[in-house]
This record gives sequence, structure tokens and C-alpha cells, in this order.
Amino acid sequence: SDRKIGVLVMSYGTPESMDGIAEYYTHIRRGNPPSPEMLAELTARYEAIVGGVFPLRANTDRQVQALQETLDAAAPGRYVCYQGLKHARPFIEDGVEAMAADGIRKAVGIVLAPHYSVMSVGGYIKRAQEKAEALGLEAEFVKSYHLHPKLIEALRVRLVSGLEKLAAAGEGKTKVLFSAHSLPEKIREMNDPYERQLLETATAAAEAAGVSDWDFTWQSAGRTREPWLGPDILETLRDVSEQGYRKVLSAPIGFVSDHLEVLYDIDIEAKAAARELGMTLERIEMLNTDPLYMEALAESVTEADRWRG
Ligand code: FEC
Repeated sequence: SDRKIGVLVMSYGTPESMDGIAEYYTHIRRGNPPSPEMLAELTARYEAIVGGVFPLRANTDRQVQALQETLDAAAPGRYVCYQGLKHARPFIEDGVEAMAADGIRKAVGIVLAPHYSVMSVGGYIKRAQEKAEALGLEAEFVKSYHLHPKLIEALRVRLVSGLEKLAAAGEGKTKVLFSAHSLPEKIREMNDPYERQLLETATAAAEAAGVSDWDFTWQSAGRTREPWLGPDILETLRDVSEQGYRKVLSAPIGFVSDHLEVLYDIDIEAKAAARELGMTLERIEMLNTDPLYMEALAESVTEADRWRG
């Protein structure tokens, strides 16, 4: 048929304003409002990154727009993108509803995060699938694209330029630290692919860039009592400094755009920790709307579309 295919582009979501932080945080905590202390602490982190602006919103908007343009170039007129956010408006369900309202019958869903975990991407897909079924849409999903050659190439370019920047920062050994958002340790008992996929991306990107001295570490663990995957980057920085390293290139490969977990956890917190340990820390640039990343997304979408029965 000549009907268009809806592409549900899913991302984490961020508040719309300072007043929206409490609602957002409550949503992340599955309906449990944060304590006033926790809310104040998160508000302070947003204030520290850019003073009351939420960069993830504009970045996601730009990524969806750029993916639309990339799909239009590859298959003119076939695809139309809709946005669906995990923790903010427009929610994942809103995106599916908007497609149905436009008369879309077939959709492909993709998440702006390359690695699959049942606790991350799995959660996005479950919600989209449920809403699609309820509205009679036929949906296919891209589960991961962590080894797409264009993703690896985009990371290679960033590693090389990050290392060049550090080369100008004086003498001393350099360690490349790949990182991703930690998850509760219990994912290990679920035989979850998250850790393996992250290591595969790190290995492929390091190899492509000719980097042999690297490590993988976790970041941004949640503030709960259960154990989270470690070691955390702050602990790894201490180890690396004890081993005599003077320079660190941070490569947060679990993320694809500039947002709180990169702009605060790496650029403010990890950088300050490195400085205290007498080290220089630089970070690779995030993918944002990099054309290679957009092509990796577009090719993953058309591939999933092709397998449709
Ligand atoms: O810039 C922004 O406004 C949003 C930045 C942001 C991104 C992000 C990505 C991921 N998260 C993942 C897992 C968890 C788990 C919990 C959790 C909690 C938070 C909190 C904030 C937050 N996350 Fe997030 N995450 C971002 C922001 N995240 C804020 C709440 C305060 C805190 O703990 O720091 C724990 C939930 C719970 O309490 O039960 C689990 C994963 C990703 C990467 C994949 C993806 O993008 O979906 C996994 C961006």
C-alpha cells in the first residue's frame, strides 16, 4: 500500500522547566515522589549544567528532525517520524496515539540508546508495543544497534580527536575510559545483554581508533539501597591515578547526546575528581545529530521495516 510507515523515535525525556522537575523525578521513581532533599539535589544539578535549561529536549528534537531528513533521503515519502519519551511529554503512548490519529497502520520503533537491557530499551518497547496493540497498529522494533559500522566509525572519529586534544595537554600516560549508565546488579541473573553489548561497542571502537589502553566503567548509578553494577567511574579514576596515569579520555558510549548524565556526571563531577587526583580529563564529543549516527539509525529502521511480514 502507499500508506506511510510511522517511525516512533524514543528517548529518555527531560523536564520542560524548573517547575517540572518534581513531576519528572516522580515519574522516574514509578510514582514515588522524591524527598525534598533529593529534589533539591537534582534541581541543583540541573542548575549547574546550564542554569535552568534542559538540553536533552532540544537535542532530542534535533535528532528526530535529522533522522526524518536522513530517512527522506533514503526512501522519499515512505517514513514519518514521531517522538515518544519515557519520562516526559510527549510520552511514548502519546507518540503512538499521534500516529494512529494520522491514519498510520504500520510502525517501526527505535530508541536513542544503542544498547539493549530489559530494564532500559526493553521498557520503552514494552510500553510502545502495548499502546500499538491497543490501537491496532502493527509495530516492529529495533532492539539494539551497538555494532552498526557507522556508529563505530562515528565513535572512532571522536576517540581520535579526543586523544589529539589530550596530546596537547602535556606528558604522561593516557587511559581511555568507556562508560555507560549503571543498572541494578540483578540484571546479571536475567542473562541481560546490556553488559556484553557495551563491551562489544567499546572493543570495536577502541580497535578502530587504534586504542589499546582502555577500560570500561559504570557511571550515574541510582540512589537506592540495592547493589548497582560497578566500579563507578569515580572509583576507577582513583585506581587509574594510582597506576600512574596523568590523562583520561572519557567516552560515555551508553549515551548519544548532551544531557545531565554527561554534562554533570562527567563534565563537572568526574572532571573535578580527576583534577583532585592530579589528572586531566577530557570527554569525547557526543553523537547528537552526527550524520553517521543518523545513517546508523535510518539503516536500522529500514532493516526492521524490511523484515515485516
Ligand atoms: O538530561 C536529562 O534531563 C535526563 C538525563 C538522563 C538520561 C538517563 C538515561 C538513562 N537512565 C537509565 C537508568 C536509570 C535508572 C534510574 C535512573 C534515574 C535517573 C534520575 C535522573 C536520570 N535518571 Fe536515568 N537518565 C537521566 C536522568 N536512570 C535525573 C533520577 C535521579 C538519579 O538517580 O540520578 C533509577 C530509577 C529508580 O530510582 O528506580 C535505573 C539508563 C539510561 C540510558 C539509556 C536511556 O537513555 O534510556 C539505563 C539520558
